[in-house]
Amino acid sequence: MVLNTMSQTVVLGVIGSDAHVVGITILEQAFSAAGFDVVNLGVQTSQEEFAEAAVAHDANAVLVSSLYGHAEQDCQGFHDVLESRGVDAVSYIGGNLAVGQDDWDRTRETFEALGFDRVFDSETDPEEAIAALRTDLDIRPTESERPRISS
Ligand code: B12
Repeated sequence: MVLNTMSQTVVLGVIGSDAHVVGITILEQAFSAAGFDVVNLGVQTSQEEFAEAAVAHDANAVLVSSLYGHAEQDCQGFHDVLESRGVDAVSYIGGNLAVGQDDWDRTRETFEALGFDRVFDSETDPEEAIAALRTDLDIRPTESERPRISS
């Protein structure tokens, strides 16, 4: 089924005790500008708060941010919590996911093993995540969103 961006809801937040707010503010603006309905849960969001919001808003995607180096601990059991609430959404995580982040392949594998569909580092351009989500949700641009080619 091909979906329209306008009907897609993204739940976004910073997990755990992390208080870094700038990244998700930029992501909120970028996803909103791309036509998604964005529910920004803000900083210091618990696993349960993500799950509750995903259920309440019937989210198509859950986007988790973490900057302070404790993402792996904060995300233990996260997908079990989502599943127990019946959340069936694409899940991404991004930010500074490990202390130092010196072995990115290992970091990515760690978070994929925790259940995330995609893992993004702190150099990620929001447009990259938007393009990935459009692909994962099988969203095609509407007539008005398509670039116009002038003759
Ligand atoms: C500003 C800042 C702070 C401010 C935060 C103010 C605020 N309310 O936001 C203050 C001073 C409070 C702070 C505190 C701390 N900080 Co600080 N902080 C920074 C700093 C300098 C900039 C972060 C920032 O705003 N970047 C700008 C935004 C636009 O970029 P971003 O956050 O990376 O987000 C982008 C990408 O990461 C990506 N992204 C992020 N999340 C997601 C999610 C998805 C799904 C996707 C697709 C993409 C994505 O897209 C975003 C937009 O482009 C960074 C260093 C740095 N240069 O990154 C350290 C840094 C993040 N902090 C760090 C640390 C250690 C701390 C503290 C633990 C320090 C301490 N001992 O107290 C505390 C933690 C407090 C807490 N409870 O969170 C470390 C983390 C180390 C690690 N992970 O390995 C860093 C990397 C500094 C360092 N080099 O050591 N910090």
